Amino acid sequence: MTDTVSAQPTLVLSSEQFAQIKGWAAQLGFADISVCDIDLSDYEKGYFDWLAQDYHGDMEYMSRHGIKRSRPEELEPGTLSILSVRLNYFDCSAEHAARQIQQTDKAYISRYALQKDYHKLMRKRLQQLADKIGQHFNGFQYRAFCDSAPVLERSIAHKAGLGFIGKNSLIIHPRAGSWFFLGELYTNLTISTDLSEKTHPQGCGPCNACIVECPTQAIIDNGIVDSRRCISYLTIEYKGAIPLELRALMGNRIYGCDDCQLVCPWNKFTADTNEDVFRAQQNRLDKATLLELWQWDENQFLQNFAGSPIRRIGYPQWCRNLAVALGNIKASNHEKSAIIQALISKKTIINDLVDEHIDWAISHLGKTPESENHALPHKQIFAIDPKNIRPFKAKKYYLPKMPDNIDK
Ligand code: B12
Ligand code: SF4
Ligand code: SF4
Repeated sequence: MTDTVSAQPTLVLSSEQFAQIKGWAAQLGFADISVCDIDLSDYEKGYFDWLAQDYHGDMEYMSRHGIKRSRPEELEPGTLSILSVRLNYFDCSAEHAARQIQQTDKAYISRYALQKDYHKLMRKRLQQLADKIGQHFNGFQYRAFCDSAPVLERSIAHKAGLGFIGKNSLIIHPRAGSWFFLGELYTNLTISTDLSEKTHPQGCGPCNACIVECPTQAIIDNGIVDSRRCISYLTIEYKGAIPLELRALMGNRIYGCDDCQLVCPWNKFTADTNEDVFRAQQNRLDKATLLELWQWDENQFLQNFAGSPIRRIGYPQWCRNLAVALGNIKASNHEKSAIIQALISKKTIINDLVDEHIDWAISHLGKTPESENHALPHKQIFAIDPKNIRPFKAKKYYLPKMPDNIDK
């Protein structure tokens, strides 16, 4: 067994053997596993169209590898099938997400980033699963992925039958929602015909909640997200100056965004994560206030985020995001002066980019999104009237039932 897929012995995976693999995956904590062949031709055009529209923004890594992303055998010669897994990350004991978003002085950090970086855990688990399979399949070869290489993870998960593709573009399991990470093993196993997967049809029906709720109207068509408008992209991936017309709409979301999942009715079926490393208890980022996080210097940032995905954005970008959110606080005059003081205290210390966002925040404090005109640079295919956008308050959130010890 190796961790690359190169030779091609004929190893046929039967449904009985796959049932055994499912058992091992469950023992390792995966919420589900499925398998598909490597023909992603149904998804390839969608991916290249998305790139052609520049919906990837500055994420140059999304275009760098060309067809390697949509043709698994080009990325890893010898690949014959793909095992696709999902790992639940939603921590039901964390502070209620809706409550955190709706208080403008609080910091909203997307649920997946409240604790440790998932890449490490996912890779370790995939490795353990591969080791187990290798003990039973002589000649088994594989390569493990999780968000780490040019892989069309959602297309694979969809083809394998792990869920349907929602209008928000996420994989949604009809009995488990969407709060999970995806991972894959590219393998040299051939799948027997009785394992040919059944894809789930889209389960959204007439619902449009994610499209309407998206604070920046980034969902521009069914299953298509323009990253350049998406708060997840703007706060995590994008290094430059956040477009002025989007800043007020970002509210208090300082790292990632979950609104298109929070409003999704399928997420009432979300199961609590099994993984303690995803629990928010230790650092209580789930309850943090913006001012409290703003006080951190670079050393505190590095220390407090050891092992966290947030560390990767670096201190200046963290401060840029916080400055925008501080500018969005709905504050009384008294509170405003304290916020302005705090903002000024970091002027000329970090870099010009942060300074510019601090200036914006000071000038914006106290204004409401309704009092400003947020011209939308992109034509809305869904023709949503901007007046109907409610950036800070969803009509209804569909969160899993909180454990009894949580104060609602
Ligand atoms: C780039 C990226 C982003 C970008 C772009 C998002 C996007 N929608 O493309 C940004 C930074 C905005 C982003 C944000 C988020 N991301 Co992201 N992201 C990725 C990444 C690296 C690539 C995604 C990609 O290939 N996009 C290109 C588009 C064209 O592909 P696609 O959306 O998958 O669409 C294809 C199919 O869905 C299909 N398709 C679309 N509609 C339909 C309809 C039908 C009927 C059919 C047949 C096919 C079809 O065609 C498309 C082309 O092949 C993946 C990891 C990976 N390597 O795959 C994680 C990933 C998709 N992200 C993930 C997560 C968790 C998030 C966030 C929730 C994080 C957060 N809280 O901030 C948000 C959600 C925003 C959203 N609504 O998408 C998870 C999703 C898990 C899940 N349940 O689906 C992934 C899989 C990471 C992982 N390993 O778990 N992300
Ligand atoms: S993550 Fe936020 S900004 Fe991005 S599409 Fe979803 S709701 Fe919109
Ligand atoms: S919120 Fe509604 S439209 Fe959006 S993904 Fe969920 S079910 Fe589909």
